[in-house]
Amino acid sequence: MRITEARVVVTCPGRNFVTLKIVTEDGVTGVGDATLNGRELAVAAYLDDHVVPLLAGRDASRIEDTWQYLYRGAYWRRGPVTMTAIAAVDTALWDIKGKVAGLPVYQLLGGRSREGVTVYGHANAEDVDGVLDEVAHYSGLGYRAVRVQTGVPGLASTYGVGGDRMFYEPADAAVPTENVWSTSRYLQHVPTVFRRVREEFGPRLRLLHDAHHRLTPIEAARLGSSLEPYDLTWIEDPVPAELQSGYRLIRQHTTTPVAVGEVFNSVWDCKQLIEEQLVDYIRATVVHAGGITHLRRIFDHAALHDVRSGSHGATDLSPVCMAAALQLDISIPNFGLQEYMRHTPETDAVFPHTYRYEGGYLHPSQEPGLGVDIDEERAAAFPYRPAQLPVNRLEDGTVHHW
Ligand code: CS2
Ligand code: MG
Repeated sequence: MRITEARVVVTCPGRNFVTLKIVTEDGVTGVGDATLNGRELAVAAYLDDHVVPLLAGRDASRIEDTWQYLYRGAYWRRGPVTMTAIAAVDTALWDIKGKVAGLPVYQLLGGRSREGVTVYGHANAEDVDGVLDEVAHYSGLGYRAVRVQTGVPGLASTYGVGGDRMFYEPADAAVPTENVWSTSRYLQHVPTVFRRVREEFGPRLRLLHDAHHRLTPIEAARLGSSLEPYDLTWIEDPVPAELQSGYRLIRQHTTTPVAVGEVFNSVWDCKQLIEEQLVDYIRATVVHAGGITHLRRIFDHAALHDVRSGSHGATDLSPVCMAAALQLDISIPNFGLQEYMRHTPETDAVFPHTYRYEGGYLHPSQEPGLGVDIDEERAAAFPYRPAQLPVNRLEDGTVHHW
């Protein structure tokens, strides 16, 4: 089955998304998410200029060969732009493979290993009372796991606290918004929040927290230790992901589980963390870690070391990515949790899909392929809008991790 066309669609139904659509000679099409928040046009150009010209005439059924051709053949390897572009091609080819086989992709990955994909919602608010309302809201929707983020007294803004109850979008300006950060204020505040949440909701609800790369190893060790009484499912991105040795120090001081990986793009980014048991969950995603083919390799490597998945699922990953992620989530043996930040109705209209939420689970589409598409006519109505992620500074003006 030859590829006859591949086209990159950039659209902005409230936020920017990049999608690759591949068309075959039989008219079967497949889609892949290629969205990299704040760097969308870099991936679109990589695809348009360096990948799409290579696809016409290739056999769409040769997914692994195409992956290797685009990865090894490029010489310049890894990194978010390259691996997001490869991910889009890979995801679209799996979509086509499923459609040709007449099966949802998870049936080609070994079939169902669980009844549903447990997801976690985002309870975030400026203050603790607001957070308690949000946790109650998500509990009321049936969520079994909730991530808790709050404002920090004395700071005008912080990661993870958005202006909208249901939708959080950090890429908010063409020139990065500047935030001010204080680790000491944050470390003093966070334990008080989780104490209140546990007092209000008891021990059963799974609680998570995202430190968003901002701490040093000893600060992360202190946070993990201070949160042990509240039995978190994980602290996410406690230190910058490239500081892999830092995770050893964290492990020496706390039993609070650690999750990392949404910024990882290959198994080589997390091999040491997995093999040395320095993390408990690996959060790499279909769209940023080379697609279904490579993410499955990461999860298989993790499974050898009893590390579980916990894939990123923020609003800047499109419904195409979520549809693909669920095909892996339902089938891998070492599934942990799937992040689920709902997209807006505008986005859902551009990306019609048949995965569905019910009682704390997401259920993958049962249609052949991934069960998602892009409505290109609707997409054309939303032109790209420059938007970048914020820049974070300490109170003395030093640039810090955002
Ligand atoms: C966050 C994301 O969802 C998460 O865990 O880390 O909101 C992240 O900040 C954005 O996806 C970056 O684009
Ligand atoms: Mg995160």
